[in-house]
Parts: sequence; C-alpha cells; structure tokens
Amino acid sequence: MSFSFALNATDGAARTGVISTPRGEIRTPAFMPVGTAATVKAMMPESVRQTGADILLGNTYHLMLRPTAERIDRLGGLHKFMNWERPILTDSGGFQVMSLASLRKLTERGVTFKSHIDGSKHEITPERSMEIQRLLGSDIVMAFDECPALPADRARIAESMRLSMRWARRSRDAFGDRPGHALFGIQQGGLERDLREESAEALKEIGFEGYAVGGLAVGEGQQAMFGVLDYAPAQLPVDKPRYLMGVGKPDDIVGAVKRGIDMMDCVLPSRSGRTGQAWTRRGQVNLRNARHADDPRPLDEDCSCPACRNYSRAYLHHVTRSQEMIAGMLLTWHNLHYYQELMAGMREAIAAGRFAAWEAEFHARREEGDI
Ligand code: PRF
Ligand code: ZN
Repeated sequence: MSFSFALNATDGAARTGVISTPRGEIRTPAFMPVGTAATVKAMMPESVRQTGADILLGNTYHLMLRPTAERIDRLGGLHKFMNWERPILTDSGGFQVMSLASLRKLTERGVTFKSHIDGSKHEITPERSMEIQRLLGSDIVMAFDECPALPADRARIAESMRLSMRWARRSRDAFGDRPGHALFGIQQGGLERDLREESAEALKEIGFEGYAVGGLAVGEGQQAMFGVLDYAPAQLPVDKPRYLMGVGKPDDIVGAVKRGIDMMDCVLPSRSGRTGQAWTRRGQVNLRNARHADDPRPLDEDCSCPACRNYSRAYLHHVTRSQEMIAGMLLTWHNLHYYQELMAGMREAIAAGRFAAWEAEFHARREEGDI
C-alpha cells in the first residue's frame, strides 16, 4: 500500500479528506501533537491516541543529537522505539537549528552548528537530513529548508527562499523512490506574494507528495499570517495535502483551516499544559489562578477527558501550584483532547457544508469567556 490523499468535501476554501499510509489513515484537517524527543511530553502514546491523534510530529534536530538516528535505526526505528505504530511526520532540522543551536553557519551546502545539549559540532545538509529521516523511519519526510525570522528585508527573504528551493531539489533527489513514504516540499517567501508564488512554482516543478506553508508564525502576527493564507494555499496543488508548520492557537488553527490548510502541528497544547494553561471552548484558563482554589466544578463540564471527568478545578489548581507531575499529565491530556475535538468538529462541519455556522459558534463561545 502506498501514500495517497483523498479529498472528501470542500466548503468555501476549507477541505476535509483522508491521507492513507501503510501505518494508518490521517483524517484531515489534522492536528499533529509534537513528540520532539521521541515522546509527547507527559503522555503515554496510547493516551495520545485516545485523544484522537492520527499522527505525531518528530524532530530530526533533537533525535540526531540524542539518542542519534543511527541508534534509533539499530533499535528498529522511531515507531518501535517510542511505541507509536501510527504515522509519524518528521521536520527536517533547519528550523530547529536556527532557533536552538549556537555558532550556526549557513552555506550553499547546508548548515553547521553546535549542539544546544553538549556543544558538539554537527552538520545538516539536505542529503544528511533525508538520511536521518530515513533512519528514523519517518512516514512523512520534510524537505530541508531555511526559515528566516520576520521581519526581514525582501532581499534576504528572496535569497533564503531560493536557497530553500535548491535544497528542495536536492532533498527530492536524495529521498529517492520509497513506496509508502512521502516527501513534502516547503514553501517560503515571507509575506511577499510574488515570492510565495515563485516558491510554489519551483516546488510544483520538482513534485512532492504534499506541500507545506513554511515561514509563517515567526513573529508577523495573526493578521499578517492570515493575509498570506488568503492566497498561499491556492498557489499549491489542489489534490495534495497542505501543511501549515508550527501553528498554533485554536483561533489560528480555525482561520488556517478556513483558508484551505489540511495539517498543522504545534507545541502549544502540550507545552502550555505543563505550565498550568488549559484551552477550552470558552478560551484560555490559567489553573494557577486563585479563583480555582475552592472550585469543585470540572475544568470543562462538556469535556470527556480524564482531567475533566475525574477531577475538580480545585484539584487541578492544587497540583499545578504544587508542581506535581500529574498536573502536566492531566492538562496536557485535556489540551490535546480539546485540540482533537476542535479538528473533529471542523471535519464534520466541512463535510456537512456548514463551516461558516460552526465558525460563528466557535467565536461566540469564546466571547462568553471562562465560567
Ligand atoms: N520550516 C520548517 N519547519 C518549521 C517551519 C518552517 O518554516 C516553521 C515556521 N512556522 C515551523 N517549523 N522546516
Ligand atoms: Zn478535559
């Protein structure tokens, strides 16, 4: 069985469909929990699945440094290593090098850097990124790219985008023919419509199994991001999945799906769960807040996750303040559950042709605020 994408319904620019892989189906629009270091922090893989996730994201950068791609390969690949048998998408490394590593040096060949863990020296090229992602056993491999932080001047964005397109070609060549595995290209070009167009054309000329919109959510703000998403998805092939990398808050996700995005990933639900932040239909709730100390009610009475079924706000407040491990476990579970319910709600609404009404309800509930 190979990799394919079937579009089931559209509603305006919003789409719903299914990506089929040998490791299982990915219902789109899909949210991918982040499992950077071969774990979705504070969660057992079976619990991540119970929240409704069809696919996880892993990171080339972190895994190549520790425990190394070669070691994971010797141990039978990333799926077996972390006990997650469903699809895994891996990011290609460049973006994480730029945000985490020190002494970074960018050349035509690739990027050299010092590890944020022990200062050791490493290099990633498009060819090495493809090799690492193959050793990990990734189902969806990302092309190696460079993502400039915004704001940046147009000349810098154009130069960087063209380098990323040359690297996309080298990624495609190095990836080779791997039935059942997919390679996604990554569009760059900042907030410049013509550069986004040039990037999309270069990627389509090379040909990929899916296309990511990269270079957004890097400091430009939601309005500017939506401005790009008003045209960028339509620059990409209609019959292939479109992935918005590193996004976002619930309202970012809804706005992206509305504009034609099929896949997203973000550390927000898991990371903020570990700092006492919860996301609900009524917006953001900080469990550290003293107003929860005597509150016997659940975090969200409409939520069927273990945190909401079995515990009070008072308990969640207590364990959050006490920095007990169960605080991160329960809130991460709740947040991932909420994100997956959000995606399921959008998939259903798009299939029924009532996305606009669903979106109005989404915003109305948030305006009401937390109870
Ligand atoms: N490229 C890659 N990974 C990414 C990004 C990108 O542009 C972003 C931008 N939001 C997040 N992760 N390879
Ligand atoms: Zn819950």
